[in-house]
Amino acid sequence: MPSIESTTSSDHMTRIVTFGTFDLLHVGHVNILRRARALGTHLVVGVSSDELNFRKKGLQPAYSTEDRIGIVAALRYVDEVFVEHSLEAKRDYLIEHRADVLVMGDDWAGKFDEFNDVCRVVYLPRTEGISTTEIKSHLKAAATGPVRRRVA
Ligand code: C2G
Repeated sequence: MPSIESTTSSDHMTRIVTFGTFDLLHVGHVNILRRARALGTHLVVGVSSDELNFRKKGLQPAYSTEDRIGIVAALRYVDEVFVEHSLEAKRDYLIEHRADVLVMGDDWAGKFDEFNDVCRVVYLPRTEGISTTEIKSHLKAAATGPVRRRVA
């Protein structure tokens, strides 16, 4: 049976919610999740489904929804994950997951201000110089570029 102290302290949890595709997980993703978690005591991550990503970007992620969920859930900063099926359901997700704070990268600055009536909305600066798109084009260039030979 939980003690009065533990019941009280769970009431004081600050629940952070964030969203993303998190395809080909990289340091920019890890940075935002670490900094999001540091704003509270419980981090919930909505991971976009393959179908939602296709609707958003016209692309299939390299990793499946199931794999992206598994990778994000394995990070030490992440307490809970769920599948984000629809951008339009964001308000419902925030209410369902009892968000105190919604965190997004500043590429989304201003886009989620309408949820300020449900929770605080915070945009954190993106990590410069890395993105899933850049990783994909780097891999493509490496695969089609000249063969690198080792100098003996
Ligand atoms: N991010 C970052 N720095 C980078 C790349 C990404 O801080 N160099 C952040 C983004 O700003 C976002 C999160 O990492 O907050 C996840 O990025 P994406 O996987 O690209 O997510 P996105 O496809 O933008 O999905 O409902 C909103 C969407 O699901 C967001």
